[in-house]
Amino acid sequence: MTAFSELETEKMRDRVAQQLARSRARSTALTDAVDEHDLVRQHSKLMSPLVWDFAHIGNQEELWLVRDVGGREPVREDIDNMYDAFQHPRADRPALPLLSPVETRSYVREVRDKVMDVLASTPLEGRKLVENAFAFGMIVQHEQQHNETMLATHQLRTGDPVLHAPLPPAPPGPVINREILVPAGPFTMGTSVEPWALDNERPAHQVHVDAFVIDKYPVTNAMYLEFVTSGGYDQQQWWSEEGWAYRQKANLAAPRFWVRDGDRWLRNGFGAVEPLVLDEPVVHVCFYEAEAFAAWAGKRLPTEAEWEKAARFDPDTGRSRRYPWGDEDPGPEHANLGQAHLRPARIGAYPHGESAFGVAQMIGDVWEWTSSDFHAYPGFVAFPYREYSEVFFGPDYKMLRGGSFGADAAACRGTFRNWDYPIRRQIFSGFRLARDPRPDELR
Ligand code: AVJ
Ligand code: FE
Repeated sequence: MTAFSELETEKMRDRVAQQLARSRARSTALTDAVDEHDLVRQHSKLMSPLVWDFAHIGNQEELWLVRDVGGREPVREDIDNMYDAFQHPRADRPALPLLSPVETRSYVREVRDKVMDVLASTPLEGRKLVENAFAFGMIVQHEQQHNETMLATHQLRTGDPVLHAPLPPAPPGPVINREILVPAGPFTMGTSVEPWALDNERPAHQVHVDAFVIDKYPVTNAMYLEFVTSGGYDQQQWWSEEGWAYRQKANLAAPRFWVRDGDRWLRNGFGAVEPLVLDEPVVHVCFYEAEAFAAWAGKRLPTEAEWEKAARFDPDTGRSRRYPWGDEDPGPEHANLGQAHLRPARIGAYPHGESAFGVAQMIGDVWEWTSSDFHAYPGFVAFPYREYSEVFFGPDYKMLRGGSFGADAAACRGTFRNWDYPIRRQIFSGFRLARDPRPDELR
């Protein structure tokens, strides 16, 4: 090994250590914010108890970094089954003999101590799993993804607010939502070079995308409120067959966490009830609501390929960028990420985060529903385990892109793919409109 690569390896270890510390600080803040009772109880059938998420975070870290990468003795082999997400649906988890909050905190600390030792002593080469510290990056992303899930559990929790954060930045000037034409042509979708990209983002491949038109900003509360007040939830013509069936069954009338107050709507954000902020992206809608709104507006949702092309393609160079604004990692001037703020930012708040086409706020704020199902890219190889992506491929899930205010930068990039059932709306999900171009726009 040369002195140079020795130095590079040390830098990589430092970066991993920093990311592990950041994700753990967030898990700790999310679990220290509530009392023991709130940690063990189920705030919604859709979610695990917070203490399950925390111990599951530690257990995955133990499986991959202590046992597999480190080749060390197990810490708590006896709890593997209890914290295997495939063994127990979320609704059943509170009934398991879970580690108590005290036991959970000591378990995750013991695992982390061993992991720091493994990190210091493991060569970061020779095995695909450790190349570029991938396994460590995967575990950082896993913890951050569960942190976002835990944040959604906090949103479902009843009681006085316990989480606090400053408001997101305000738009620096007047804001006009406009439509942007993305011309037809091929672009590179996915990645083969992003070191911590997960299996479903790989490999990079050329995709031809027909010309399409996409909104500069996500759909706002103001736009969505018009759909609500004009009777959109009672007009079957805007809804798909499955969408209407679900609207009827669940008696949907407005986004989750909107609260009717006489003839106006308020929203509950982490226990604080307040008037809707009209120029904020709408959040907590399911795929079917997004689809119905788009039909009512005379438009449609973008496909996943359209979304990624609008976000990443630079028509001047023909390259796809890592992020809409370029190749630099996200900073606070680019995007509303990482629970820095507890809400989406008003449209126009991130002019420095725009894509080459001028499409704004694609990263952060709200996950954006696309019209696409979860499919493997051509050349997909499950790595390092089939249960991350492959077992979910098929028509049951819809793709979400771009991350929310609750997604951390470590688990969000231009290629990052998220998925959920089309009925889910406890997640931080919104959407953006697209449409086919008119003939006169293509001349
Ligand atoms: C990619 C967000 C759909 O939370 O179910 C967490 C991420 N995978 N533990 C999920 C995940 C395993 C996953 N999503
Ligand atoms: Fe998990």
